[in-house]
Amino acid sequence: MASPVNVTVTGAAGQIGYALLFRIASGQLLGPDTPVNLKLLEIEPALKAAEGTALELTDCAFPLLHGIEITADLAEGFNGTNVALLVGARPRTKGMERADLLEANGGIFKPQGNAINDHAADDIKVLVVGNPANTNALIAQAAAPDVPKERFTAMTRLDQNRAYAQLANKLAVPVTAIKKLAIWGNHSPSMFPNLFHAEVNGQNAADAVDDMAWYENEYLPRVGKRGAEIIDARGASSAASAANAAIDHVYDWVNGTNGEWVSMAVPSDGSYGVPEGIISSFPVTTANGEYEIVQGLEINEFSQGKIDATVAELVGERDAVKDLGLV
Ligand code: NAX
Repeated sequence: MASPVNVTVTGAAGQIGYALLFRIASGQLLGPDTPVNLKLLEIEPALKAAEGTALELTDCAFPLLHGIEITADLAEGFNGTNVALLVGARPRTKGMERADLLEANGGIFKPQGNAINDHAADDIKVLVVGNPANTNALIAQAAAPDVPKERFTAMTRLDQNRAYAQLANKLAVPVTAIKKLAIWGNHSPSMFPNLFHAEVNGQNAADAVDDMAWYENEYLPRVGKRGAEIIDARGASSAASAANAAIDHVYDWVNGTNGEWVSMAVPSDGSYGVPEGIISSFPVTTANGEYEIVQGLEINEFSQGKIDATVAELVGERDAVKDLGLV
């Protein structure tokens, strides 16, 4: 059996953490042959709750779980880590302006980026889940100049999974009939799930739907505002589905997609006119632990308008964190 992989989860005592840790420990993050050491990174007041989760993890007697560490110390939390799931973040509270939100998160993701830079393993892969995820990833990346930039990614896989499920429901097909349905842009209601390159049982998805009014006026807002719908119904934000998406994201990054497309928010290389450096969602394929943005797609006018709008939002966030001296 391979040697254990160190996986750090920040916000480990939160609700996504609770849904995530057991799945990691059971082997679903890295595969059934890879043992893991879990590092639970929390703030001091939540350490006791994290310890409670650790007791439960122990009680599962997971064969692949080789160790659990719990800490509020960044150096310890990221020491030797191979995969970092940055889940804990500062949520937007009532009346909070965007700049305040970004500044508060800068206070979390900048020191975490520094600690990753100084203490993580050379093959570190980072997934940022905590919102605003794309820009938090940018902040952490800027604070880790020795880590290759492409190792910092943010999560739009939950949006992709929602897009698959809603389309499958509309067309009364199983989700497995759908391929190449990717999210572009920001993890926010402005995101763009692109049906024009997606396929349903081999047919173009936009053609299969054949209803632009439904696409624009029902599907896009439904997927984009699904998080708010969940909060409204549950009285709490998505947790198990978010954890599931984090598992999907990292599993595919590590294990490869065999040519299938998945959505990852990754540093733009300038593809499709998305300004270089911002962390934006694209369709990607992965192999050998690396991802590549799918190239050569023709973007129609409708899609270009949607991509421009969501990318403009990301550029605005990037400029705001630049003004704050965070990137
Ligand atoms: P919770 O409030 O349940 O948990 C957050 C945890 O993070 C708490 O235990 C808190 O103590 C911890 N924390 C705060 N600051 C920390 C720090 N500096 N270091 C370590 N831990 C810290 O939130 P939860 O529902 O788990 O959501 C976590 C984040 O995921 C939020 O920012 C949320 O907005 C975001 N989400 C992102 C999604 C995505 O698709 N990218 C979807 C789901 C979710 O809304």
